[in-house]
Amino acid sequence: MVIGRVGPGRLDLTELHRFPNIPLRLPTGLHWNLPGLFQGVLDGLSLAARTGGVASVGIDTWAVDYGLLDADGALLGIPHHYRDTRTAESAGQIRDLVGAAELYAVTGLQHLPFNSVFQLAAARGTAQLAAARTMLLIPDLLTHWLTGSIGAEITNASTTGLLDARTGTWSRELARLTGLDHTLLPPLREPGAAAGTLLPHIADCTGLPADTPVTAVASHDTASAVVAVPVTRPGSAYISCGTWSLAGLELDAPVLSEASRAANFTNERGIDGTVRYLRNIMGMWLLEECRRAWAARGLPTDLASLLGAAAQAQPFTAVLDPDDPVFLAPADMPGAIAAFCARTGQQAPRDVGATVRCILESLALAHRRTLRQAAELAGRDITHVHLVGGGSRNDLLCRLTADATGLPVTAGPTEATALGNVLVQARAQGLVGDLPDMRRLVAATQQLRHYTPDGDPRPWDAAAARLGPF
Ligand code: LFR
Repeated sequence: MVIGRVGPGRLDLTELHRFPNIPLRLPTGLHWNLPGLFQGVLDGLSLAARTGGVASVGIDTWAVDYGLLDADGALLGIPHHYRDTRTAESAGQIRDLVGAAELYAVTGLQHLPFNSVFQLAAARGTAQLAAARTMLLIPDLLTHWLTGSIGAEITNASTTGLLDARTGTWSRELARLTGLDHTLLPPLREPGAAAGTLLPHIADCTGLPADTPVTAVASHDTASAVVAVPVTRPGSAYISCGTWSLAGLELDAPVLSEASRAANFTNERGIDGTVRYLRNIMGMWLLEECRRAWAARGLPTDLASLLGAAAQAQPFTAVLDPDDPVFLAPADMPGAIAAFCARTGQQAPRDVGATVRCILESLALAHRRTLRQAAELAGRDITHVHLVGGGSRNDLLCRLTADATGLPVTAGPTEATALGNVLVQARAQGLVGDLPDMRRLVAATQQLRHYTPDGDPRPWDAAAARLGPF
């Protein structure tokens, strides 16, 4: 949790509180410890009260996951984690029932097995879904617990598979076709809309005034990150790189072509009616999970030394397709990498340094493939790449991405999501102007690094060719 301060020529963040978000494995599958996360929010707000209070509060999280409320407003069960495997069948069933082309024509959403619509389909016939009256996406649920207000913030609603990308409204027709009661879906709200004020007991336990406003921000973390991409020229693409790498373009209108569907590009909603035309790439998850596995085996996991070893390692020992489904669910990641290499006739990386290098090169190649496809499908030229999020701290990844794409890369800000969240609240308070204004403020105030490609595409072309037409 961070506090942001915004004013003319000023945009800074102070980290107030950091709390872990560790999934819970229960007999019903993989879940989020949502009450624990809410406690983290409350602890952060108490600290904020002690540092002098705040003008507004706004919550963003990852997308697609939700909680169900019953007729009394009580949460039914513990929200599932999108990496839970219960949608393995329901995703295919809904695709067969509605048709993949029809789904895409309405929602413009990439097919990911965990899209909310598939999760809700997996819940069909359960006592929980039968008792449900309201579905709230995770940031909307946390906002509800703070304020009592009910709403569905639109950037995140666009990841459910139930929002019509053309009209920006819930698709009752898709709800009907997928067997879902459309009254579960709350009224939509735009980023910047007021989402109420703190409930009296929240004010009591945090020490913040009860009239502290809560603002609906671009509550999908990726949408907030895109707000803070310091774009200052046309031809810019972005990669929001954290657990996932979300690589693509900001457009004015969705691309709903068959070619776009086949390439699995998504048209998620951004701020002010913009379209986030992008694709999910499995991202730093591969490295995070390797580090978790190595820690369990007592191997070194300190990022600086891992990256040092990777920089020394031989290039292109093996190339992974980070989108391969074997990498999705929590498992033994080094084992999954070895299995992928065996399946594709490659020698698996032999040590930690080689593994890290292999992951980063594979991500850089996936960045290149995705941005090239995005440019082609949207009919745009890309001349510059912005890499934001935690991954932008990773110097080697930024350099490899510049080399692989053959494009200049601007890295940073690292805390793009938090900055985008704060900027939308600041705009609602009249402290900053429109979207270009916000981005100029980011460019002027945040530390950015610049990478120039080394100019030789041949090793990248050869590496890409190992996995087919990359
Ligand atoms: C990134 C992200 C992605 C979404 C994935 C699952 O943190 O929000 O945009 O596809 O998590 O929710």
